[in-house]
Amino acid sequence: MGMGKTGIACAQFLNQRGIPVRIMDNRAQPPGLSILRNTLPDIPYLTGEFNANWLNQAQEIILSPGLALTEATAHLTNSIPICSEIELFTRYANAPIVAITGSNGKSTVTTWLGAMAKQAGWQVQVGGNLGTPALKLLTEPAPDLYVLELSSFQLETTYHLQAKAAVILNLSEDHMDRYACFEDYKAAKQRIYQQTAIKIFNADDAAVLAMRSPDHPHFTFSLHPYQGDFHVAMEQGELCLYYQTQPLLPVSSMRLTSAIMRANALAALALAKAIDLPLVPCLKTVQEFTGLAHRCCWIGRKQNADWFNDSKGTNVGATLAAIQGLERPKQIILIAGGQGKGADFSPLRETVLAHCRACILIGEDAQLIAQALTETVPLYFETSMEMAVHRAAQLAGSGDAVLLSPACASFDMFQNYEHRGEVFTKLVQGLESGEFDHSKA
Ligand code: UMA
Ligand code: ADP
Repeated sequence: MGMGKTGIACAQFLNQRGIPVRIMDNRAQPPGLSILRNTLPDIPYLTGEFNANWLNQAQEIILSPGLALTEATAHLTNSIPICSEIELFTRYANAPIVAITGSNGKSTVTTWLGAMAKQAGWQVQVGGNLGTPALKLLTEPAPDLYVLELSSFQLETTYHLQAKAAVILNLSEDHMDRYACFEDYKAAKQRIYQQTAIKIFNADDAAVLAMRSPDHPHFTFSLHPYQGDFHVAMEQGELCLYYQTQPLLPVSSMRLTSAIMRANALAALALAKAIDLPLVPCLKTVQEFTGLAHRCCWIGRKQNADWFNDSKGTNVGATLAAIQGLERPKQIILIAGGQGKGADFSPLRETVLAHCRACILIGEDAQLIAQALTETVPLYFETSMEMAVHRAAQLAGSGDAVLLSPACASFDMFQNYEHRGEVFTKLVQGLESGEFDHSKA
């Protein structure tokens, strides 16, 4: 079920193995349709609806992550097993798996750990929710390691992951349009620890730490001195990453030094330790990693202000981290809004009050954010990113930071978060080159 990246990868994988497959999507024009027609012309497919007969005749249903379990069960009169593409992957994976989830930081830690393994000379395949479906990572010969970013959607119908090491980086509200409550979202995430050999816990996140059972092999990480196996503490007047009592490296030697990046580095190091990656190449990678695009990236200084693209800030937790991470009390002009996914925006209130000078709101759920921010800072409503950037340019003064961190999905105005970030970046770059049309004020 589903004809996006996942569904197509499943169809191709099963077809290659001679396993009969049918594929359907309830969208009229699903994104994978032309690939299906071109690469798998003989596979029966349906679009525009789900077919109950096909579903009830299946030996097994593989559900794409964008579809909730009820979208399948609603059509079933027979008892048909339902699983994720990740479950299918676990049946064929022939190397140790590291699994990474959390509300924020998954892609960063997945990529960082993959880079560590490469630096150590290991053959490593990196993917999952990051973008490349896990089935596409199954290569001959087998690699030394799979590093998978997993979403709560993928974990819901994954039963036999058996990761060598797994982590939930942190937990804050996301996808509340899919889950009845935060507990359901948390329960989906918690499935990552099932049958995991060594579990990694964020000691600073009470909801994650509560999942630890002291007898099961594990490592913890914390941004507070000596609060986790991997932690941050002072060594001869310098802030350092530590493993237990051993200083590893000074934070100042890292390219990415913000608090969230320190936490992500500690998580990656804990995972590396759990799978016995050698320390020296890991530390080199901690120092050299420059991060991923659209995550709190500095675009440049325009109109005497610093402009940052955090388009991947698609939930409240990420936006809070971005605002706090800039460390510019009352000097941030925040551009936020889009599709709120049923989120409660009220946790933004206090941080916006302390750090922001103004908020510029765009997209479908601008009014919902505004309700949460009443009587905090001046709010401006704009109908396009162009107008939002223009408004920010008018408001920005010396020493200010303009931050795009929407706390929302982008699909109401853009193709995806990358598109949103690219549009923003281009507009900001246009400010200096004079391409910007000031008559649109
Ligand atoms: N959809 C339908 N009808 C269908 C099938 C899907 O309307 O029959 C809709 C879904 O509700 C969703 C969209 O189509 O809005 C895409 O769903 P999909 O399951 O077909 O998505 P894929 O193209 O297979 O991409 C998925 C992940 N997408 C989702 O979980 C929504 C990708 O994560 C992932 O990179 C890819 O598999 C490879 O593993 C994206 C994502 O947004 C980046 N993930 C969420 C997040 O990170 O917050 C969880
Ligand atoms: P994910 O894959 O979980 O969405 P990313 O690494 O893509 O995570 O980062 C998404 C957003 O979350 C970005 O805005 C980034 O700045 C922020 N972020 C990254 N790591 C953390 C963290 N450890 N805690 C809070 N926010 C984070």
